[in-house]
Amino acid sequence: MSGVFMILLAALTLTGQAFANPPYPRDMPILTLYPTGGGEAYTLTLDDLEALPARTVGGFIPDIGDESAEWFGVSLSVLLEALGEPLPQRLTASALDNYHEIIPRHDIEHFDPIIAYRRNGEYLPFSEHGPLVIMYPYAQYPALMKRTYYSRTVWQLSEIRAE
Ligand SMILES: Nc1nc2c(c(=O)[nH]1)N[C@H]1C(S)=C(S)[C@@H](COP(=O)(O)O)O[C@H]1N2
Ligand SMILES: [Mo]
Repeated sequence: MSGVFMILLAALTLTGQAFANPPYPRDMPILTLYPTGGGEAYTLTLDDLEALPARTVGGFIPDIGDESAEWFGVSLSVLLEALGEPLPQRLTASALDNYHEIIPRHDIEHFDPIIAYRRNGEYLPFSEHGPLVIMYPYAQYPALMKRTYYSRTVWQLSEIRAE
């Protein structure tokens, strides 16, 4: 391999994230958010979510044999604030398989879970629990390692209802 080629390869590997395309359209509505008090719902695309500041948390999807990974996305509090919505008492997070779970305000204040759209740099196809997963910062807070939070780790997230 020539030196120039190897440098090019290294550069591509380093910036690989910038080249990766999501396995679904960027302008496809992937999340509906119903605000507190029954106002009009927000319909959000990947582009909408990526326009907001994001952070990385170390975590995993429990009980599926998922290894700990770096999950990247927008935190629930940042999203609500960006939409001009107050912090609700609780959120109901619903998934494409109709699974739903309540996320109390306390979690948002203390752990600030994220709506993750990348796992180890890769966008998540529907077949890999994507496109969106509510991820708790398990690596940062060992106290999260219990069923209560496992069940709030909603994968294939599609709707959030603020109450
Ligand atoms: N969409 C969706 N998210 C979900 C679930 C589910 O059934 N559907 N189960 C929850 C529970 S109880 C756990 S422990 C983990 C792993 O769920 P699983 O074992 O049903 O795959 O994801 C959570 N998030
Ligand atoms: Mo569970």
